[in-house]
Amino acid sequence: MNNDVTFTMIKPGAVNHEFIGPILTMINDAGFKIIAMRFTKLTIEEAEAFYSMHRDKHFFGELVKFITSAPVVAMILQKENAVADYRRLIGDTDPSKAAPGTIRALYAEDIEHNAVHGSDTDENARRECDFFFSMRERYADYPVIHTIKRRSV
Ligand code: RTP
Ligand code: MG
Repeated sequence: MNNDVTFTMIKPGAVNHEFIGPILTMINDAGFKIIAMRFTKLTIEEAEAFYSMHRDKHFFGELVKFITSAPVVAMILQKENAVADYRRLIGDTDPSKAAPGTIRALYAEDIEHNAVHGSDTDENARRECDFFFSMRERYADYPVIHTIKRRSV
């Protein structure tokens, strides 16, 4: 697997509001390939470990409470320049500051309930991918044995 991957979660708020489909469409339309995916609910221990870099921040308690409140969709996304391009697609942490058309501008509630997670560096992307997925669960390379174009209705 090359370095051009990032890790994302569709967070509980977006899952609860049935925004999984529209967010996946935005991810695909922006040229990302989904190479791993799991629908899962984090335990408190898993959430505290995943977000351990934020342990001393004022929002840590709410962050852990929110991210464990319902299932998430965890994914590894592959694309050239994946980390930076995905951060651009999701927009600012605070949806009121996120650029129009970004995932957070469209689907986030507020800064603490902001629809999706996106890795911020290649190093963190690798750590976060490894936190969720074994190598066996990553499907970066497989033959395309037929082609189909998306049809409009
Ligand atoms: P993420 O890690 O989820 O992709 O978000 P991010 O990089 O844009 O923001 P980060 O600073 O890493 O914060 C992680 C998550 O903590 C919550 N947060 N709340 N109340 C606040 O000021 C605040 N700041 C951050 C958000 O859920 C944010 O996504
Ligand atoms: Mg972050």
